[in-house]
Amino acid sequence: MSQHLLLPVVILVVSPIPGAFQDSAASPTQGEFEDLDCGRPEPSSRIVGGSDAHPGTWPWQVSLHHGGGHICGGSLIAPSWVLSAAHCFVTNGTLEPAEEWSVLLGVHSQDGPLEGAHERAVAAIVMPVNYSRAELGYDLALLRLDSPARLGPSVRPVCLPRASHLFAHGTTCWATGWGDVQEADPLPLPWVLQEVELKLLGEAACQCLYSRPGPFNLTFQLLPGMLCAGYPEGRRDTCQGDSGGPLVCEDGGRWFQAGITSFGIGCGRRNRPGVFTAVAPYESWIREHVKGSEPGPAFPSQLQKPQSGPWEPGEENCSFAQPECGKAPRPGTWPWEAQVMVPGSRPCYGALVSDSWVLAPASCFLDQQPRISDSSSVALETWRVLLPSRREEERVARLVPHANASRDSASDLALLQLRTRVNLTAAPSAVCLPHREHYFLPGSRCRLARWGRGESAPASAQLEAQLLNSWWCHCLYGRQGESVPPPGHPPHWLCPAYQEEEEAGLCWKDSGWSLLCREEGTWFLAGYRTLSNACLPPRAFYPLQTHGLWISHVTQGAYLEDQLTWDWGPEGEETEKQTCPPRTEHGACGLKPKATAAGVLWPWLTEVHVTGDRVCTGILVAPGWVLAATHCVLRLGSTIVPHIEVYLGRAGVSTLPQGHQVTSAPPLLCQTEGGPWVLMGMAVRGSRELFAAVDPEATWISQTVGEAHFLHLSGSPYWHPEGSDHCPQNLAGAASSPKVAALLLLLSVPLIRG
Ligand code: 4AZ
Repeated sequence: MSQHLLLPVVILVVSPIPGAFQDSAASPTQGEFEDLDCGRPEPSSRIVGGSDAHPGTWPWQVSLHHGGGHICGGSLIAPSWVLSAAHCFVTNGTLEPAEEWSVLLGVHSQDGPLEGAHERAVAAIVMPVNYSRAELGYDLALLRLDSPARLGPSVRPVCLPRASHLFAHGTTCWATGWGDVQEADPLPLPWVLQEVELKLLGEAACQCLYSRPGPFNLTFQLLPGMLCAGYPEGRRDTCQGDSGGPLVCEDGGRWFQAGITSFGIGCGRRNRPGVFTAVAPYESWIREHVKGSEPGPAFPSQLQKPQSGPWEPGEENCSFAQPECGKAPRPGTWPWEAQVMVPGSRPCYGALVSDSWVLAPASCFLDQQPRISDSSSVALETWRVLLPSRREEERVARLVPHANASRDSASDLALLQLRTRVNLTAAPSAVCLPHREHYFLPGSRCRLARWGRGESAPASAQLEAQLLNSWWCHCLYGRQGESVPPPGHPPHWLCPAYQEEEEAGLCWKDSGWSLLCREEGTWFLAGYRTLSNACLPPRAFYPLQTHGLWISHVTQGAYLEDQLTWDWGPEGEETEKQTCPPRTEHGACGLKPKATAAGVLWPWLTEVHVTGDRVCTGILVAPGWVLAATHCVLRLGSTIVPHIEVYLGRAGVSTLPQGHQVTSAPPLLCQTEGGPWVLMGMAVRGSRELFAAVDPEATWISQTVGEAHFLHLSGSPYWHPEGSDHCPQNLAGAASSPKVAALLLLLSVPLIRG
């Protein structure tokens, strides 16, 4: 039961259960309300994806103010009554007192003097007793004005539908309001009332769209008394601040209010139409509460539900809209790859994020102009953008650097607007961008793409990677003791683990990479990193999702996409593990510093030379046995053991022959307090910092190698708690920690102990 029941202000009356409503025969006769003309604007002439309304088009639209600003919309239904949404008036379960609200009537632009507009105080707010949260229905409220509105060309009531009123699905209706023009992107000045045309969706179609899991596995059960309007492909919608406002449909020359803007998942998202409170089912509830007001609201004659037609449930087919972005014919062929050509410098690689905007590192252009924030002074006329499959080069209209852009910062981003919109086809096409709360599943398949200005850009980057679990990523690149952002919050970093790093031979100096991750066949621009001056690709990327708002605000049309599935099962990422283990200056596990000039000889380290020129580290675990990472020895997908030679007693100090290099990271060794060293982990493929625990493989090792020494580490913690040689105590038990993939090599010439 809702808390607002405790509040004294309102008259609360049990509403009938929507869906089991009286038909018009049980309603009061229409005659008593016929006097008031309704739903007819003077003939004359946020909403997401809408446009400025002409003054006087929607004369019933009102603005509800609280604390000095617009909060919600509403509709005038009678001189002394406004219809709105219940959720506008309830904060943390508490109803805001009626006297704190005011109603603005006849407003068009909310900036400056409100010509022709007038204001009324609210005498009472009436809500259904069953209201608790918008998602549970009953999201409507009646406001009684302290004195009747002055009706005129810009202030007129809307017509209300009777319970039996028919709003066929597919009908185009209009929603209006001063709400956000995109998620978290307020309507800009001069705050002109927005209108948007929306199609009514049938119950089955809407339920079908909302039954498909989105972020956080969010599905939603459409309830009786709700209706949906919008488009499967999204883009046109109501948004925050439009709530309480009307959804109106024309019928026989009059406008009837079909719905009250209530809620939705985000705004303008694909397969997430807006949800409205259906007005028709509340006919008797409304009549009951406005009883005695003269004149009351009008429920004029209207179409009645026929025997059959496009109103029956189940008749519509449920067609999900597919993403309009992120489709690549094959990895490496990126149809959104844009080359920005600035005279006198190498091309800068970025990504097409909509039909007229390219996202690229701001550092590409920082050297063009010391202060690129003043983009008007940049000679953009000479700049060109080359897009895949387009012979013509695009011209640049505008450069918008991120406010905090600087080289090697997490905000090293700039948006470039093309002079003309490009027709998005197979190529060029746009990449999808993640919403702020987007959750890239650990193990997601990712690839790198060129980003920024490279010295010698390889034609295409085929480097495959899999995303690491965010705990590992954060703890490797975050700070000691820092807590890990919970899923649903943007991560600080995204870490790919590369599959074939040693073979990719990628070296793109002085530049960066973008990280593209695929979900259900759709590619997202997940992260980016400029200034990797080393040859190696970056291990941690800045997540793009923290910039979604800036990008959508500037571009007004970038493809921000939901992730469609989230397998949040018990095997999923742990939520309890929220902090990182302590670390020391020597790294996670007290590793000895790198070899000095003379070399540090670790007596158990071996060089494993595999056919040709591959060399990796092996570890001697018993006189005849060397443990090595599987990927070091076996080619991907092959089980044929190549020719292998193992060199003992020289790892780290020998000079390898030309062209040879050690391709795997050394194992993770920890020293027990003043005592022997223990092999704790093997580097996971492609990583120099991430280790898979050896402990779970102890049985396999001891069964294979009779003489391997296992140190019985009794008690816990077995590492000095405050010492400098900390190991993460839960290395082996870490959620989704990588599995060891190791091989034991039996040496053909038994080792003579030295
Ligand atoms: C809101 O927060 C809201 N896209 C209103 C409408 C919609 C989403 C949010 C529908 O008031």
